[in-house]
Amino acid sequence: MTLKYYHAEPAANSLKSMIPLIEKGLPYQSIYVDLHKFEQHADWFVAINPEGQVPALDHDGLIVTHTSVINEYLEDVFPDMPLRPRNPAGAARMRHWNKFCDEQVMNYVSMHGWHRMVGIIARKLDSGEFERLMEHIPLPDQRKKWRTARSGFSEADLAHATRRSSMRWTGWKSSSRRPPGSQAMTTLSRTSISIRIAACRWSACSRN
Ligand SMILES: N[C@@H](CCC(=O)N[C@@H](CS)C(=O)NCC(=O)O)C(=O)O
Repeated sequence: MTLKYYHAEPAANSLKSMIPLIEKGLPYQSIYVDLHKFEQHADWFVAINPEGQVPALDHDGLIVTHTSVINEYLEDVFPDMPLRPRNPAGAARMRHWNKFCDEQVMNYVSMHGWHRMVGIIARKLDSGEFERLMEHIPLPDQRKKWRTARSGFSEADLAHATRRSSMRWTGWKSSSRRPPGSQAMTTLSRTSISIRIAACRWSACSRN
């Protein structure tokens, strides 16, 4: 059995699926994809993940992408060290956290990342080089994000992102909103929580 994990710095998305790999004690080959060198858009990597994004998991030749999908896959294939609650209610709560994180927090937190970091990389390129890079980005939405990062996000967009990334999680009522007990405190939901904490930090930073 071979597991290869293609990832960038273990910060946001790359960290999210590295945690279950480590917590489950799975031996995996770490393959670093250098986002500063645009390796995520290079032909060799797009052949692995046609969306040109990290992370990606290769399990004996089967490619799995998108962190929440990778984490569920690892749980299904390697259940010996369980990280997902076994009871349906706990599993639903875990999935709700992940959905919230993927659709709300990550989108808005990442706008600050694109503004502060990707924008700097994008502006260092001359326009010819930048256009050549654009041609290699497979997803139209990502191409648009690169263009916006180069020109700079508007103050209104950043303020909106700040509000959304720090908004209260209201999806679960009463007792479910209490901090999860140790049983349900799985790696998957812990990851979501830490990403949410990161979101709040971002929002605090951008207010200063
Ligand atoms: N929904 C994806 C998001 C992946 C993602 O946004 N990856 C970022 C790094 S954190 C990336 O590859 N960015 C480079 C680019 O889009 O050019 C997941 O959960 O894996």
